[in-house]
Amino acid sequence: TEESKLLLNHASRFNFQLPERKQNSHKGSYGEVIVIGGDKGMLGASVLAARTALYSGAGKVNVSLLHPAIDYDTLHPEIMYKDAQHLQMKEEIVVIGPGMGHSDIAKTILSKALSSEISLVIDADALNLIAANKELNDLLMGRTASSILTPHPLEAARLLHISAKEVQQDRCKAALLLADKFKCVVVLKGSGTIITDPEGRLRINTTGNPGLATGGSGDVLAGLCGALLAQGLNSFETAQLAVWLHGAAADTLVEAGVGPIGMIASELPEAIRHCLNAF
Ligand code: NPW
Ligand code: AMP
Ligand code: MG
Repeated sequence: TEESKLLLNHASRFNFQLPERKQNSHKGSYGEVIVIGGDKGMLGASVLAARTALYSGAGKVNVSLLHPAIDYDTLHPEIMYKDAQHLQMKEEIVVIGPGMGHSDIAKTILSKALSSEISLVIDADALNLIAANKELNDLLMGRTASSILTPHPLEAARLLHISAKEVQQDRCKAALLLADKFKCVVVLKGSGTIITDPEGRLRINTTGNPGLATGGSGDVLAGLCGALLAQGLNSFETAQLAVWLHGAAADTLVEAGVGPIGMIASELPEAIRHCLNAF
């Protein structure tokens, strides 16, 4: 794999293209995303992912909360809210896991998503549920539709049933093991995020900074992956561009004096939008 190990640096933007915004295009041309998660006390995680999907160009964005305490975002009335119990999961790109918790209903909804034929971005508690439940693990292994897994080192460790220390000792190996085990594109997060696929292709990101070491920044990355998939990139391209952009956006915030100290995840979506339009 040494030969295919490539660094994603600040020049890498030129390797990826979102489809051109044609004059006669419409919201249907840019796909639809639904973010599923947000159990009690963690609604923010799903809302952050959805806002990011909106700011990164998805045509339509929905949220489905496990704890439906809100069904409207006053700051972003563009986002639609759907009942988690009655989801179709047919057309949209599904981002599942941010703030999802570990309830039985979370398990049921995740099982439905894993059994569907749509593209998934699987993050946070959805990864933890898969690690803890054999039926969900087997559903992911048996999927034919594409999935992107976005674990941080502890989530990766849970999925591999090893310690986070072991993951960090050989991050490339851990990412390759996960991609091979689940036959998915894997984003192993943390400084120097690794992107791999089941064929053993491997990329190491060099954008980003410790300003991202703040609650919610991973939820932003999950929403960004959903928006890029919705706009037509494949899973491996999506994972690379999303990780690169997420880091590049954080770097522009640091240049502007908004970090690394005190940078917050809510500031990332606009910075990502700026980077996307600066292409
Ligand atoms: P430590 O501290 O080093 O021992 P968890 P979570 C490790 C939601 N959120 N390198 C580290 O372990 C999420 O979406 C909701 C090394 C850390 O303490 C989830 O659904 C928010 N180690 C849920 O909360 C905002 C690393 O993992 C531990 C590492 C739980 O997710 C916050 C944390 O892992 C949050 O996003 C690294 N780079 N990164 C909201 N506003 O609603 C992480 N670790 O126990 O799985 O908890 O990631 O906070
Ligand atoms: P999560 O732990 O799920 O909230 O995800 C955190 C996000 O921030 C991931 O995309 C990490 O790669 C990124 N991140 C955290 N710390 C750093 C760091 N020191 N340098 C670069 N990226 C980081
Ligand atoms: Mg996270």
